[in-house]
Amino acid sequence: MTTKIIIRPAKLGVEIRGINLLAPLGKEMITKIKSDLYQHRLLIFKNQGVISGEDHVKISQWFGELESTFYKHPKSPHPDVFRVSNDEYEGCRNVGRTGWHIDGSFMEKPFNFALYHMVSVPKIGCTAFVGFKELLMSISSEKRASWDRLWMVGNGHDIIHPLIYTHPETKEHVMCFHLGMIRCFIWDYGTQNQRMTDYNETRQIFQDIHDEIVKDNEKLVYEHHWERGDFIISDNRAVAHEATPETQYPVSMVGLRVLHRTTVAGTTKPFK
Ligand SMILES: O=C(O)CCC(=O)C(=O)O
Ligand SMILES: [Fe+2]
Repeated sequence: MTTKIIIRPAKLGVEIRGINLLAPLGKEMITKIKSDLYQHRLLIFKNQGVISGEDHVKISQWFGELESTFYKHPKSPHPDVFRVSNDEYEGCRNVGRTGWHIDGSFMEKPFNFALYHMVSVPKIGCTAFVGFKELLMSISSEKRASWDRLWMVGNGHDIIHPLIYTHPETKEHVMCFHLGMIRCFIWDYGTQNQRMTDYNETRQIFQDIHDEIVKDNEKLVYEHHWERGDFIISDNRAVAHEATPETQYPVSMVGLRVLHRTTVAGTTKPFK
């Protein structure tokens, strides 16, 4: 029997039907998934049923070693699974709500991949994604020249990364930031002219990046409306994401939301 695999472009990434991630896929298929992931940046696998914590971890390990920096919620099914919810007894609340970000921007080597599975699907509560390629192509050359001079300083971790750098695998220009967890920026880092931004200037740059992401009625943004059985793999270095406000609506209003997420350890420090 041959499986029919249907791949449809989404606004960002692709939607894939006909692959069961729990069936033994074989090396070739896994290699293909990896190259598709770099090419499309978001792979949205449909109809995967309910994936256990253990299986979620197994699938994630195809892409590298897992690294888990989050709070271990008592209800988490596995120490490497971050459990996010709109009910504090079920998982961690307010995750991804402080601004657009990549996961692990505060680490020496930000995560290579993030894998998401919605275990309990609420009526509303999207995860929003934006591709850095499209974002950087959409800004003016003056803005690009100014962002190119910026470096981000992680909150309390003394980690400094270029705001824009080259993705080591795809060679596309990508960004590294968390618009809620950066302490400040440094202009012209490593040169005689280097200068740290103060609180106000840092906020202005946050606002500027945010405004560029959502401009023109969010035409660059892909909001993923979760359906039962969705499993998303993201090239964490190539897209920013944010949980929408509805993700925090109470269970009584939208039903229980439980998202499981794993993160694959980074292998490179961003460099210009
Ligand atoms: O809850 C969501 O939709 C995403 C939260 C988030 O930023 C994350 O899990 O990394
Ligand atoms: Fe996140």
